[in-house]
Amino acid sequence: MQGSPMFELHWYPGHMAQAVRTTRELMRLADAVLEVADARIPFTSRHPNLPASGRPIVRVLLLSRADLAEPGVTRAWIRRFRREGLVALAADLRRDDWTAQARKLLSASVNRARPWAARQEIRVVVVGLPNVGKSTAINRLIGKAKARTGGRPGVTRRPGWISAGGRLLFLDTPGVLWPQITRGKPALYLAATGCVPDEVFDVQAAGRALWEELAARFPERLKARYGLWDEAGGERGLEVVARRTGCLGRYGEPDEARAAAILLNDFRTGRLGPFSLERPPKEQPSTEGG
Ligand SMILES: Nc1nc2c(ncn2[C@@H]2O[C@H](COP(=O)(O)OP(=O)(O)OP(=O)(O)O)[C@@H](O)[C@H]2O)c(=O)[nH]1
Ligand SMILES: [Mg+2]
Repeated sequence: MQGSPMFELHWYPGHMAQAVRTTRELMRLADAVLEVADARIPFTSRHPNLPASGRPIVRVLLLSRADLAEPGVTRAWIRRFRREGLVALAADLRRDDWTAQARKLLSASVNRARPWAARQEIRVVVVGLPNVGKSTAINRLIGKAKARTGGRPGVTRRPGWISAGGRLLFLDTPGVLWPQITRGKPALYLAATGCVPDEVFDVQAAGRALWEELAARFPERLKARYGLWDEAGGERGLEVVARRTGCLGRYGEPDEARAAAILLNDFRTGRLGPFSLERPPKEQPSTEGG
């Protein structure tokens, strides 16, 4: 990210440590973990130290927001996870077309792991970053809107088991943040995808860094939405967004704070198109036309 200072997140380490401890406690009660991560950043949005000893016996990885990621890259991630022995699937969690497969994968995996209790109920704890889609997933899996969802992180606060009928029981959990990631691209990715609350970073700095990342990797997408810009003439970054979207101050100066919010929102809602910010190792980094 040349030009700008390194992008940073400002965590509250006490909260984070407590949340990780709580999640581990909940995992001890479960037969399976349904880990939700964001399909645009499958690497950074996974928890680095979830594997607890012994329990739970089964883990299924569910990549959310497949509608906002590049399908070919998402398929490559799924292949890679499966090669590593991890059961994985990706979906637009707001739809219903993935739930039958997810239920089957969960039941089959648990049955294989404990064939002696094949008819007992299966307790599935759903974990993942804030706002990644945990509650949405549960609502689809149980076919009702019992778990509260929302467009910002931190909507789910208290856990409770929800019966899905049949043998499956789900436990929604509040999103767990982890403080290992604080700077650079992974930090930017978490901010851009909305997987950390806007309060822990400077929105304008995130907008600037996101522009630089997208201008380097996907310039055509930016041009398609905001029009051509004249970098040689000194016009760049959020100034482009501000001018094209009419975010101007009293004296016609670009309002970069508003432009940053617009850029982030365009990115998060898919208005700039689908992006796979992270690709499985060994694949070439994405650049348009290259
Ligand atoms: N485009 C898209 N949006 C999704 C998807 N899954 C969830 N969302 C949206 O993302 C937002 C957050 O979803 P939630 O299910 O509340 O996320 P959560 O992980 O439970 O969030 P917390 O409880 O705050 O940790 C909601 O506005 C959902 O509609 C998806 O696959 N695609
Ligand atoms: Mg929730």
